[in-house]
Amino acid sequence: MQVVTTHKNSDFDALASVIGATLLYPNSVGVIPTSVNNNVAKFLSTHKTAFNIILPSEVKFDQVSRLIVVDTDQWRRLDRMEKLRERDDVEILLWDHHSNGGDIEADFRCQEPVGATVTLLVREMKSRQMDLNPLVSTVLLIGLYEDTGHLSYPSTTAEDAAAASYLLDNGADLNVAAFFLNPPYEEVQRDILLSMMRDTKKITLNNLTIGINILKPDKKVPMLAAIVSMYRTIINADAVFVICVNDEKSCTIIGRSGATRMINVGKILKHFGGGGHPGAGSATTRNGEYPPSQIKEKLVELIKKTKVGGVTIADLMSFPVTFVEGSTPMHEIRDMMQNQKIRGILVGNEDNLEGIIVLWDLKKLKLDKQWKSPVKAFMARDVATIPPYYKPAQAAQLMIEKNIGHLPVSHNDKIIGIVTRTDILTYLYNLLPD
Ligand SMILES: [Mn+2]
Repeated sequence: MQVVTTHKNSDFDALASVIGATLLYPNSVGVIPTSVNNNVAKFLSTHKTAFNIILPSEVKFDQVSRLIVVDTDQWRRLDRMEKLRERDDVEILLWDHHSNGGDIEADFRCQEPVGATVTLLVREMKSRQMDLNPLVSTVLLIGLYEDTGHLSYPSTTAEDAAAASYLLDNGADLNVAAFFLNPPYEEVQRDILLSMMRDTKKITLNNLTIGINILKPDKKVPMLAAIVSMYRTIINADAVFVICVNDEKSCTIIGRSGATRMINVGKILKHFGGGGHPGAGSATTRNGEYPPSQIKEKLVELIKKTKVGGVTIADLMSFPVTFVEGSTPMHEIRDMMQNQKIRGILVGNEDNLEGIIVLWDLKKLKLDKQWKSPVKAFMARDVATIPPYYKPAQAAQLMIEKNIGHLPVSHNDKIIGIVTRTDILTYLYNLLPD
């Protein structure tokens, strides 16, 4: 007997990967854990007879000769598979897109950082030139879309998009997919979101804004992870961690990080026996090992220790900065911009920034005589500045918020440089010359 299984609290990528793997390994049966996500349960309630799947309680363990694990590499995340762990005569095959350094030692392993495990299976299906029926294609597409945020998460690769193309070619139905991907929010989800918003306490650590909430719902909240994602977006935090108290002894921690992924949520939650990706992760603590307040303290401690390495504004800024006096006539400003090929000039000096004039402001000058007027008549005052230790993504955020293209860099009340929209874009899109 060959069995294919996946992690508990199965999401669509997990379910789809089990179904996909049963096709790649003929004569295998899929074993779906008893706990699955809500939308997966909804799907199974109407579709399960269409696939070759059983429950863990139905497995005849003594007859198992091969175990195929998909979408996880950790034994404790599997449902009732311990019996196979110590057996020498069971061949283990692993397909996973996480790299959590799990403890499943496989005889064969396909483990690569793509957006969804489905993508790795589709690669194999493609190479075997397998024809998929529309039902299978649809399930696989739902798994792929769910794990990649409809191909929008930064973890998405070109191969994920190519896999989507293959599945659509094979008849995947987007109407069905949309139905299971976007279950409507109900009152319970709305109430939870509102209570999280009400209790929001943002803290600043390492110049990052973090939200940590402790939640004590009366009953299990379906789709809590999706609500946490939405919550992070609404409070505009770099990362959020929601500690959901299940009972006196157990908590589930859900973490989400913003698009800049400055906090590796999966890595942090590994300290609580969980895991995930830089952008999304979860952990469940048991046996009362951590009371909620202690989890919070530990999270703060771990985030503080997180090295927010990489490029900072200090690496991208231009210096020294050209300053002019407020009395400088506008025609001189125009000439300076033309000759030096710059779009922004600061007014004042490094200890006293009075204003900034940018190329765009020159359009305000309609009359010839205005070119003789001093720059202080046209400059913008109240200039937003940025500290040198900020990350490029934070500068981009600030530029969007204030709708500006130049940010003087301020350190100890001194202007030490300037960073422009072009500097940031060049960096973010990797356009820097080598
Ligand atoms: Mn997955």
